[in-house]
Amino acid sequence: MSAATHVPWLVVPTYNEAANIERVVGLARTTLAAACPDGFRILVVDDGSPDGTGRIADRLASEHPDELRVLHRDVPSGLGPAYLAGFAVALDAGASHVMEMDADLSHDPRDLARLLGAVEAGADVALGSRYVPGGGVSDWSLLRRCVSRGGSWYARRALGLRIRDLTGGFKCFRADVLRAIDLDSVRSVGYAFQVELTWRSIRTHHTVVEVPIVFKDREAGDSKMNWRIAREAALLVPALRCSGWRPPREAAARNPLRHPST
Ligand SMILES: Nc1nc2c(ncn2[C@@H]2O[C@H](COP(=O)(O)OP(=O)(O)O)[C@@H](O)[C@H]2O)c(=O)[nH]1
Ligand SMILES: [Mg+2]
Repeated sequence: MSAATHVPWLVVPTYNEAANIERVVGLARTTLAAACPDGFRILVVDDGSPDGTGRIADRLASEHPDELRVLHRDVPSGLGPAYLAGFAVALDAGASHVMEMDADLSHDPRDLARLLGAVEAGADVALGSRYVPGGGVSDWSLLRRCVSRGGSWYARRALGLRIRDLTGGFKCFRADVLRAIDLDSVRSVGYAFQVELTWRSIRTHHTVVEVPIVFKDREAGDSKMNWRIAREAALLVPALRCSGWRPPREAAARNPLRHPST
């Protein structure tokens, strides 16, 4: 597959999502089949889920070998490292776009078409956003709402960004954006990973747009969110601000500066 081919890849990290994975993959396949005339790939990145998610994904991949692949890793090492492993596979295969989505149906796979459409209409990155008009959250506890909204507010103010939903994980990147932001040096693991990727995209002067989505609490399985992950995100924000991170020279040369989004 060449980089010129228009084949988006959707990367879906899973840890103990046996109750959700088949429906998530089914809805994503239907949506992407309609939205991607040249084809698409879904890559499930499973970190050795004890509930057998990886085996279910393998069966689905054997039923749809042209559309679905599974990357098996040994132990759960967090969402960030799982995404980085998946991105590497997608970029190596010449993906035109790389999308992120949770596997618990909190993100509605039918919204993938709108995220992809926003990038095809000219954005470099589209973020599924709960905190722009038309977006929202259903079924979350008050505590969870406060942590999420407060986290995005804090990151936005501290980093001086205009993005309203910085911690969400429903995204579509033009593949070149991921090549420009030096993924090899990304170390963050949880929500911090989402903040860091958006921040790096903006630092490299890519256009980031927010697409309203309604986020639903998961109906099956358990959240892996914990206070360690929230703390990591809280500490990352000042670290990013102080780091003065710039893309490496060769990545910057491949991607001349474009419309600033800050
Ligand atoms: N591969 C992998 N996926 C993970 C890991 N931790 C969480 N996930 C997946 O990342 C997505 C978001 O996690 P979730 O627990 O729903 O976080 P929440 O939505 O913030 O509560 C889901 O698809 C999880 O299965 C991990 O360590 N490895
Ligand atoms: Mg979730």
